[in-house]
Amino acid sequence: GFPAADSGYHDYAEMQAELDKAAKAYPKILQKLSLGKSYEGRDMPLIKISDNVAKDENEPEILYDAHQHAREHLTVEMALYLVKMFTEGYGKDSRITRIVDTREIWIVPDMNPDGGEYDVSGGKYHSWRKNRQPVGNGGYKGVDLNRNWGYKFACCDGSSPVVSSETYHGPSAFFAPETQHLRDFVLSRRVNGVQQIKAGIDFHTYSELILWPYGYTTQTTAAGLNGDQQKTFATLGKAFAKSNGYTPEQSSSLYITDGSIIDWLWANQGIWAFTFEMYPTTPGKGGFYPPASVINRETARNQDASLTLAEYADCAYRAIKKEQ
Ligand code: 0X9
Ligand code: CA
Ligand code: CA
Ligand code: ZN
Repeated sequence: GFPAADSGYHDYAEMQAELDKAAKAYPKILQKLSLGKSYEGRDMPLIKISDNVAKDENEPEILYDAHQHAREHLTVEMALYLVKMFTEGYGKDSRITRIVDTREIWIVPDMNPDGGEYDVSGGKYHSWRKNRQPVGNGGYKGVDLNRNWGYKFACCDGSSPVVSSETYHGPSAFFAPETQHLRDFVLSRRVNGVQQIKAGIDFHTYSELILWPYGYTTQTTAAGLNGDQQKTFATLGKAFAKSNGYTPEQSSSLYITDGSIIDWLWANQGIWAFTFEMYPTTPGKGGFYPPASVINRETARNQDASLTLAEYADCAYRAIKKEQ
């Protein structure tokens, strides 16, 4: 588990316990489901939150996922914060109540349970990023899940073909069971050819950034991303930045990434998908391992942006006052 000083963070078992508690306390609006199993066999929880939660209603769906990268533990806390916010706020806060009543919210709190557990094994940090799947013939482990998605996979030097690299993209797109499972879930949300999930946030740390597609090219528009769409991403991204103080930019302004989740969610499924890089801005403020004392502040910081995205899920083009 976590080092004693950081026991305020949830390890895998503590996260599961927290989610089970929420499912028990709020059965009318929260369901705990499963996305499938990680490489090492850990269950990957999938949370659904909505009114009439057991029914698939005709409501815009939103996807929040966290922890593709093992050492980015603050993102699991972000997902747990969203669970708490939507459940405890329901019936009390009018904005949250309206969203739960008119949306179907999907939360994947832990995309990389094997890497996350490995990263805190022995009560110390290991600076681990990838999953824990064997790769190549040299006894190496780990695919970078955020380079393993199937749009422009390994296209553009935004990932590595070397098995020992931190950004190893894997031998093929969706080689990792963890990316396969989320892909299959997203594809399962296509009903009569219409993707039900309209928008999403993929949580990472750190740098305090709001990023939008594409990551594989520095061009602002490209195949599948026209000027209005680019403008919509940028307008929403800047609106989120007003509430959380992060820096909004196209994801390739950080550096080129190919095979990232948001490029696939957008290009393949038309989902308005953002990557949030959470606290801190610099390594000096804790880097991937900020103290547990910042969890409350730094997760609450994204409440407004998370709600705003959910509100726009019926028609993101509204952000630029365009009908469709
Ligand atoms: O490199 C990444 O995967 C992300 N940064 S991190 O430090 N958390 O590893 C940035 C991903 C940017 N997203 C896209 N380019 N699509
Ligand atoms: Ca509903
Ligand atoms: Ca639905
Ligand atoms: Zn990351």
